[in-house]
Amino acid sequence: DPDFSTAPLDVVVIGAGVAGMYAMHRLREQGLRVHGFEAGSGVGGTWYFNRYPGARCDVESFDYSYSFSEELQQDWDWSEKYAAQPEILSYLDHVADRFDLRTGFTFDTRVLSAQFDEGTATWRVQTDGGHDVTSRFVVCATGSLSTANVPNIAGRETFGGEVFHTGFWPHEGVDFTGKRVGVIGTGSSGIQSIPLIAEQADHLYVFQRSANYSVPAGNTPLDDKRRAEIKAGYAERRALSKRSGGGSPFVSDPRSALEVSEAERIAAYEERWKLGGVLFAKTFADQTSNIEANGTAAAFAERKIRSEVQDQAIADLLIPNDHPIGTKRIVTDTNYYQSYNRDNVSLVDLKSAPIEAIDEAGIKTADAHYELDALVFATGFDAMTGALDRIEIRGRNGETLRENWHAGPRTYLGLGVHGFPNLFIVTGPGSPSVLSNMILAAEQHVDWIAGAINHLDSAGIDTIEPSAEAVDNWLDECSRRASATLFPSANSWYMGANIPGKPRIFMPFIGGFGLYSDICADVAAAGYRGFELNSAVHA
Ligand code: NA7
Repeated sequence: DPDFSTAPLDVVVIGAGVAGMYAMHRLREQGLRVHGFEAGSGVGGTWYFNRYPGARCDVESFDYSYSFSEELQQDWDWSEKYAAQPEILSYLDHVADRFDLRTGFTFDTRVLSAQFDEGTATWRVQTDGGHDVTSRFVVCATGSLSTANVPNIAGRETFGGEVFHTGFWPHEGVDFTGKRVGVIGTGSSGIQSIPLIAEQADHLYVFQRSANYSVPAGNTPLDDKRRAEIKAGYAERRALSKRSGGGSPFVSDPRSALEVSEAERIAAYEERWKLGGVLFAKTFADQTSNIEANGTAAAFAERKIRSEVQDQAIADLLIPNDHPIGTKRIVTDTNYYQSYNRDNVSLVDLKSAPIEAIDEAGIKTADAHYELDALVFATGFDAMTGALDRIEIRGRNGETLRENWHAGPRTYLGLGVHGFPNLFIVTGPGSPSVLSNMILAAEQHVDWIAGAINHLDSAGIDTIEPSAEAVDNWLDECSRRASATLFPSANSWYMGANIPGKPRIFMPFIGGFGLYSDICADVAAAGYRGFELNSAVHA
């Protein structure tokens, strides 16, 4: 660790995932004294912890990678269209080495609290490793999907077999050979891991509460020729991504799904289905805003599911019936539906018979008991607010962030909170990041934060904090945009609906990454409109 006792640090960065790593690089380059704390033993965040079998990104590897260094993006060779977790982690390890980022972080250390002191306009940050440091700014790069959700099922602790959560998978891997395995949850993590667990396990029981839509990745290896083509066009690919809604270089057909002929519509869906994954949700412009348009995409997906699954009674259960397609993130899978054609896989429908308890031998539902040797929670995360909620963050007047957000998260641009000067959030609620390419979003947020700090320093200003009015207006803007779509009708983690008791608010900004970036740039150009800038301390 550096000597924290002298002058205050300029910036404390919380988290060494994709966003924290870039924050370390960018802010250091600006000449700031930066230090970071990371709970894991290495860099990578999501990609450090989510080591479950089949873990893979649903954004193409060439797009889901840093754009800040031309040399980096030209040097690195991705082996597949959609990279799997080990390759993404080795990429992030490479970035950490290449830009000497590890020296800026203390690992195996969790930040417990951060308190703002108005007298000195500094933050006091304390960790579970006994650190007690003072810093002018705090950058929370704590992740949107980093706090595991383990449902509070009766008898959970009594289970006698092995227990796992996909988000905290053992580094040495797990061997399910010869075992009876239960997977609870059929979101991305469940759907990606089920086909591989099924290949190993003696028998796999999938406990499904709600079915999700999944589109095959259509993953392919990349050869030198393809890599060279993409690298030659990288500048244009990045420019398109940065202007786009989702942070990747693909655009929707601007027409309504309802104004084209049936044949044209099917051809468009077929093409997107082949492209693979999450982009299917954006084939036509009105697909997630018009329920009838949405229905045409859902009907197409339903036919695909039926054609893959032999037993149509199982297909019935696998076809979602509780949300418009795309209003929960569409999963990108490899061989998911085919898994149900195996003799050793059973789908347990929790809608008809919910889980009542876990006991020493397995899971008891309303109508059966399943004996298990291993239990996998693929039950997701306390998304977007969970990681921040778990840190005791106190702003002006001793108010905690938890109190400020008791009715749902309140930010301006997802970047700042009224009452919490000099605290920046990366990819937080109110930003579009979870609906877009996280790496490009993290770069955009961090660049904006670096620009803001630079502005303060060159103007001799001590603090920056959004006004109460700017926060109210941004919340209105986010909610107005969300209610023009079908998204709020789904019980998704975007809505906080997966955590009992969590306020139901559509948390992301849904106007798209390109538009959001323009708004942020515009706010900065207008002298940080909506932010209060103060120089009281040294005046
Ligand atoms: P998700 O998408 O939140 O999925 C969690 C799954 O776990 C989902 O099927 C839930 O069913 C299920 N779940 C949660 N709690 C329970 C209980 N108590 N009983 C039964 N089933 C339960 O998390 P993932 O990790 O798969 O993916 C998160 C994101 O990571 C994903 O969107 C991508 O962006 C990457 P439910 O739907 O709530 O009925």
